[in-house]
Amino acid sequence: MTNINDIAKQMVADGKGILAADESSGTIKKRFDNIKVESSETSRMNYRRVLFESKEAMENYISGVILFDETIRQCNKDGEKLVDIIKRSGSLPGIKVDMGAKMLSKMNNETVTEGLDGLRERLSEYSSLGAKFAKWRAVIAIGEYNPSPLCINVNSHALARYASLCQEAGIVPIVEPEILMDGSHDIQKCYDVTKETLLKVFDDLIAHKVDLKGICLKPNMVIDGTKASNKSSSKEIAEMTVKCFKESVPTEVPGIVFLSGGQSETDATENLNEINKIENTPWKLSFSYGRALQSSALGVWRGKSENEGQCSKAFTHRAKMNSLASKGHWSKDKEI
Ligand code: 5MM
Repeated sequence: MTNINDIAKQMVADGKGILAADESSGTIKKRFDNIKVESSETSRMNYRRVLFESKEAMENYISGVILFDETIRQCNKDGEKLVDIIKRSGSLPGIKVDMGAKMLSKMNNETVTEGLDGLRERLSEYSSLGAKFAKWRAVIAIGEYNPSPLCINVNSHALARYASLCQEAGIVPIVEPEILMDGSHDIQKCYDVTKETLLKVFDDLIAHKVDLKGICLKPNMVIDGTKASNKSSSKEIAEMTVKCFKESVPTEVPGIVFLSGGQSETDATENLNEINKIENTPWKLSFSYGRALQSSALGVWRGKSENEGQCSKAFTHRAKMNSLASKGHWSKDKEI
């Protein structure tokens, strides 16, 4: 049996990143509403199958795929398990195990991610279904008085309990504390909140005896809020992001895979590329994008079987661009 340290290294293999295809039923419905496709078990399977069957992308650029509970159990119309399609390409199947962000009582519009009850049993089942890694997303919003220390503490504690249960089951935990881009805060505020959160998360991971060599961190980049008056350059974003991580992420962590968080496809690629141009970083720095890998692909698919080839091509293009960015080798002229 491969150990968690080897799996974690495989997740951040050179030039590869992770496809986040774990949209919960509500989120995938919103994505399908935008392209006027009804969200059903069959349409969700069909769309995701097209991504997973994109041989060039999956074999060369995608080290793992985060699945939703429904998807890890699904087969294509020929009866082949989607998990087996992923494995055949040399990529690893992973699973979202959190049960979503729920309102924190007595707090001002803050959430805590739930899902710890019964997690040990669910992990054991997911392992038998082929999952090699898992994901848990904590959500921290920036506001005039937020985040509160309580919000950071409870989310960080849950991430640590989740991570230690994953490792007990031989599954690599993706630890995802997402500081949302929503708001008018500047990049410095994002830097401060990201650093405070990461310091707390690593304190808790260590207290819960989590082996840091057997995790993947999935953070936000340090970036201005979507409504900020200033828009920092990619170079500034990269410098602030790497500085923040150097001050808060232990060097034993094998890899950091960024979420895209609502950035456009090309912004997410360009920012990752600038990050990887910085020398002497102790971790692999790659991607685990959802929207920034899928937006174009979804737009061309539109639920029609005759568009599957173009959908696959669009996904492959973004995967390739982000692979280049994960090595600092991307440039604008490589976009179509
Ligand atoms: C793919 O979306 C994931 C699931 O979201 P919901 O639980 O809201 O349905 C999400 O956790 C995703 O993995 C991360 O937010 C990263 O995706 P982006 O689009 O920010 O790169």
